[in-house]
Amino acid sequence: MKTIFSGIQPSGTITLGNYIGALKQFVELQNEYNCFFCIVDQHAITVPQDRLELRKNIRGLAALYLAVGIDPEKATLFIQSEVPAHAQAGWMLQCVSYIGELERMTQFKDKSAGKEAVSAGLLTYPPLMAADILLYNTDLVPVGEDQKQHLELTRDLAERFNKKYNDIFTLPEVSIPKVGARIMSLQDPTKKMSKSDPNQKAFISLLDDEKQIEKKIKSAVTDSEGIVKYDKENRPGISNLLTIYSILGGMQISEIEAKYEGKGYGEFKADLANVVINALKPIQERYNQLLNSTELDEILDKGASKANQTAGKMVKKMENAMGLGRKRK
Ligand code: ATP
Ligand code: LTN
Repeated sequence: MKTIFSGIQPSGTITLGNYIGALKQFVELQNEYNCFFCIVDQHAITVPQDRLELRKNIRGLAALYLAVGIDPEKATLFIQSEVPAHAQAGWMLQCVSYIGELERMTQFKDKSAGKEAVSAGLLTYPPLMAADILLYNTDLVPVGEDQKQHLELTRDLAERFNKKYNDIFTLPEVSIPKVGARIMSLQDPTKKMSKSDPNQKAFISLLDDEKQIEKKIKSAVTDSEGIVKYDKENRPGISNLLTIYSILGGMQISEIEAKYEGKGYGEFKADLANVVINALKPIQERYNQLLNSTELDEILDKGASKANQTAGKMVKKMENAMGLGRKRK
């Protein structure tokens, strides 16, 4: 059976973008692959976090993974900082990364732009991500489009390590959904929807209530044409809303266009709000049951222990390949 690894940062409550671009795929893939799904809290601290918020977000994200349908009997769900191999392997991979290639990463450029104090961790984020993936002999990494560049770097680092030291890493392939790989901000449809956007109106979180969802969709930026038609280049706002409608409502974009022919954005947006509310309702119910349960802790303990076993072995292989410590079997 082939292996999948993917991670989400507990940097806020996950959005429709994370759900459509990443999580929804995870649920479909867990039946065919050996899956490791990770809450990458060490990645989250590359930008400032409030400690209590972070703790809350870690637990909340774990509950959301399960609430959307990740089955702990099929997939391994765990928290990155509870598996020390990630930081260990991350360090070794930093030592095979070049500063220049890290500085060229779009995510680094975006997140550091205009900031006075940029952590070194933000720059060395990609070798830690490469470590996450390579520790598990991962074949496939399902992510949204924004992570494609990090995946290319991961492959470069794996190849470099394999050539220079020992051929121990599997080269992972990226898997990006055909539709919904880049859900856009509701306030600026030229920017991706992001859970750490300071403008709350820019994203819908999986835990938003009915009123919030209605309000956010109503105020979503579109255009003055008032025609419900997909045109990503020229009318990114309405096209983004159509994508969300199509995926969550289970309809083709052409069917939705036909349904709203001759009707304005008002009716379309009101219906879209209902589509989103209905899609999120069962997820929110299950989330509330899970959040404070002991079941959640048991799942995470078991996940960490399983991940530790697999990842620990790879760290030893890496150390042996690089000549660290004393030779061990
Ligand atoms: P942050 O705002 O803290 O940078 P984020 O919302 O961009 O976080 P991540 O935790 O970095 O989300 O990403 C988790 C997964 O969701 C990744 O696979 C990523 O590619 C995917 N993803 C993030 N934003 C979107 C989006 N707008 N559309 C589709 N997929 C997305
Ligand atoms: N960099 C990713 C989150 C992430 C990840 C990973 C995704 C960290 N480690 C390993 C896939 C595999 C992000 O910012 N979305």
